[in-house]
Amino acid sequence: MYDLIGDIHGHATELEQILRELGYARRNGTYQRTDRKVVFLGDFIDRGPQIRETLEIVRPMVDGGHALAVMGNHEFNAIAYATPDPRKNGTFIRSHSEKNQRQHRETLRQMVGHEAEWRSYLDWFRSLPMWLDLNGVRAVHACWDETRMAVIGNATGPIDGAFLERFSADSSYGRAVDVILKGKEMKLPAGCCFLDKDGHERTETRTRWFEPADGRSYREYALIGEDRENPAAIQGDRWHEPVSSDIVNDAVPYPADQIPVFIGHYWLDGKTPRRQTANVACLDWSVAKGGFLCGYEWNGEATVSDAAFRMVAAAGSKA
Ligand SMILES: [Mn+2]
Repeated sequence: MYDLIGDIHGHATELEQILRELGYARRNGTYQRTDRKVVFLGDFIDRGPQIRETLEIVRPMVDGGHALAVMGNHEFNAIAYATPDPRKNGTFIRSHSEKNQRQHRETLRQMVGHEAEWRSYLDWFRSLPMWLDLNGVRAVHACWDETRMAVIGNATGPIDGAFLERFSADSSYGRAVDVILKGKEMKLPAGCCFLDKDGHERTETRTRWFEPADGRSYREYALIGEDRENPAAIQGDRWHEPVSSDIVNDAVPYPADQIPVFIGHYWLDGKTPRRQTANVACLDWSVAKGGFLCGYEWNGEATVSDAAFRMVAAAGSKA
């Protein structure tokens, strides 16, 4: 059986706490249980204060057979950021734009003086699968979309030069990787926007990809955190309109008769972590923004139970 753990983002203190609460103990330097394994949903790095410490916990668990892990968009970005683009001298597969530097800054800062160690983590990230289809349960960082999985073909990279070349040169392949690791977004009708956690106006929003889009309004099909569900954060008067046909056509909802899938990625907020549907559960409850590090104790059930969520409030938060 598996214990699933959502986005950690360098919050090693909370990670150790949730592992202990899930019954894992450190033996020979590695957290483990004889009867269960952890499944990490990706996004170990960036943002938080203890990125090296987080990797020092996660990698030995995976390498020692005590955990499995999928790739997060932050790990994929880190690989692409560090890989020179063979098509253009002096550039990288992921550009070193100011925005991208800012997103990756904490990791690079904490790895100063540990460059060989960081290179070895990048090599390890290359080996992480894009998704896991286990006995009775599935894990992917952002979106389980079998159409896109078929384009990628093989969940287990490795994310080497050939993979990255195809990622950047073949748009359907690149788009497939983006959907799996970052989910789907939809453009809002003209005049509509919402304010994100930093107060920035967004005219695109993440979707509830696991549900059918047909007949849904923009408001119903958007995946927006609860603290932004106040009238001031949702602006414009066309949110009630049905979503456009390209959104409907691109939707691959997660079938109700399939085994449960666990995802991270979405920065959800709210006082009480809970499932999205009977067989889809997001375990990213924003530990890096004062929320929770979230886990799920899975015991073979086909229907996700809110009672099986486990969470640890971010250190120093009032949550
Ligand atoms: Mn994340």
